[in-house]
Amino acid sequence: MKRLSFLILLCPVFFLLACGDDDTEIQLDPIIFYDNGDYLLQATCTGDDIEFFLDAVMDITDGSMGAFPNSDIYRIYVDYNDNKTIDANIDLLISPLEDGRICTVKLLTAGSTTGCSFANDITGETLFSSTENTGEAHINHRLRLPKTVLSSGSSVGLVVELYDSETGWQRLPEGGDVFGRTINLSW
Ligand SMILES: [Ca+2]
Ligand SMILES: [Ca+2]
Repeated sequence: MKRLSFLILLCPVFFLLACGDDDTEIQLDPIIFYDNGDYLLQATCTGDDIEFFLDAVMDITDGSMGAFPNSDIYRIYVDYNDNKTIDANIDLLISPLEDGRICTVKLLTAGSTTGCSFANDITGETLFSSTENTGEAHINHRLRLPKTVLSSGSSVGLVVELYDSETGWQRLPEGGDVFGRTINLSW
C-alpha cells in the first residue's frame, strides 16, 4: 500500500516535467519564447551570440537607474549542461550590476554562488522606454552573450527572474524551479 501511494504521488511530478520538455528553437529573427501578458521574453541568434530582450511591459515605474532594491533588474539561472540538475561550478547565474556591468557567477548550490566575473563579450542595458510590444514607457532589458557562455552544447534550460522595485520578484516560467522546471531553448 505504501509503494502504491508513492507511485501515485510521483505521477503528477513526471507529468509536470514532461510539459516543459519542448525546446523553442532560436532563429535569426527575434522570437518570443515566453509570454504571460506581463512579460515577453524574446531571443535572437546573431552569429555566435544570442541576444535576449526581456520586455517587462507591466513595469511602468522607472527603476532603470539606482541601487537595489530601488532598481528594476533581472537574473537568469542557466543550466549550462542542460541536465535539469544544479551542478556546482558548472551552471550559472547572470545578472546586471548597478554600474551596468553584467555579472556572471557559477552556482554552488541553489542559494550560493562564486563571486562575480566579467567578460567583454557579455553586454547589456536596461531601458525605460516604449518598445514594439507596447507604446507606453516601461522597463526592458537587453543582454547579449556568446552561445558558448550559455551552453556546453546547443540547448539550455533557463529560469528567468525579473525584479520590479514596486512589486518584487517574478519568476518565469511561473512555477519554475532551478532546474526541475525551466524554459528550454535550442539553436
Ligand atoms: Ca519598476
Ligand atoms: Ca546542470
